[in-house]
Amino acid sequence: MSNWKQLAGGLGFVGAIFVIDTQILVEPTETPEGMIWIESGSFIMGSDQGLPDERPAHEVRLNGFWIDKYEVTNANFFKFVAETGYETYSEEVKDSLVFQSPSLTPEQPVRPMSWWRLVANADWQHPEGAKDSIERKESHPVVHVTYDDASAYCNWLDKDLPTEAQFEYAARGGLEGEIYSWGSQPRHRHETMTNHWQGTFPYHNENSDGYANTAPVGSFPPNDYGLYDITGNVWEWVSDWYHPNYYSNSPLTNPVGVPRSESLDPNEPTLPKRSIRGGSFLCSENYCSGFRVSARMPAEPSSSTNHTGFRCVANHTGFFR
Ligand SMILES: [Ca+2]
Ligand SMILES: [Ca+2]
Repeated sequence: MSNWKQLAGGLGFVGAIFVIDTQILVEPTETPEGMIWIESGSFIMGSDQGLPDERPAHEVRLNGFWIDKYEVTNANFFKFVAETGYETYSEEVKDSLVFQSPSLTPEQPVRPMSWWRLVANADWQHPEGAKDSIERKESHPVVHVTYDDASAYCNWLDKDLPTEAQFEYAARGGLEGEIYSWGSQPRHRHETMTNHWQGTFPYHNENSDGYANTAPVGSFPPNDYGLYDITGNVWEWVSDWYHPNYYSNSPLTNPVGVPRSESLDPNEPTLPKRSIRGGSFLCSENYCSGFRVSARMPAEPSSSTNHTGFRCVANHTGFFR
């Protein structure tokens, strides 16, 4: 115990350390800028009422961790690039995927995923392509980032991408067994709860929440943990490799996903994929409903789009930049 007290003193801002049933519980007292402490605990992950890859609902126990209050913004990412000279994958290959509503009517068949265009020179500084910019979008979430781009940003700050379990635990905000980050009532149908797509995707966005594309982070109400846009606005990379049946045999404590070699997207079985969570401004009730807290989506890690970003976690109580 005395050694732990010494260590705590050395860290500067660790307030108290308790040893209970051989578990060491660290209670931090200094909050790193822009982050929120999520207490260790257990929760029910997944949903038996959701899509097949969300089943079965099962108990998960997690250590405490810090998580960003907001999605990483263009201003945040600009600072990273200015300090490190980092070049994103889409800047290197000079293209990225941009959503375009198909010029069809709801009566006509639409090919799945045909709403994505590979646009030359689309990247995080040019979200819609060469003629677009992030001027006056400093507080919008950064987009057109691959898994490696997102991970590089977090690592620069001595942080990590959240695990899928950390993301869902944080998104639920302490509520148990609910559908959305605010509870199970479909309040988003008549209140501006989260930036998503109103109307029939991919044809018609009624845009009643005021944002047909990304919104400045923090434009919608936070969940009970004080996290903004933890559902909606942009999908967020998490660190797990995706497998649709992972929940059937995932470990009880601190699950981290399957190994890369076991990742499986039944629609593209030869491509290992990471998970993305939380849904985006393109998620509607008739299509993916990705803003449900249990919703999961596979994504090829070197893909980048104008509706996927990220936030970071810190799994340590050491010093922060
Ligand atoms: Ca919207
Ligand atoms: Ca989000």
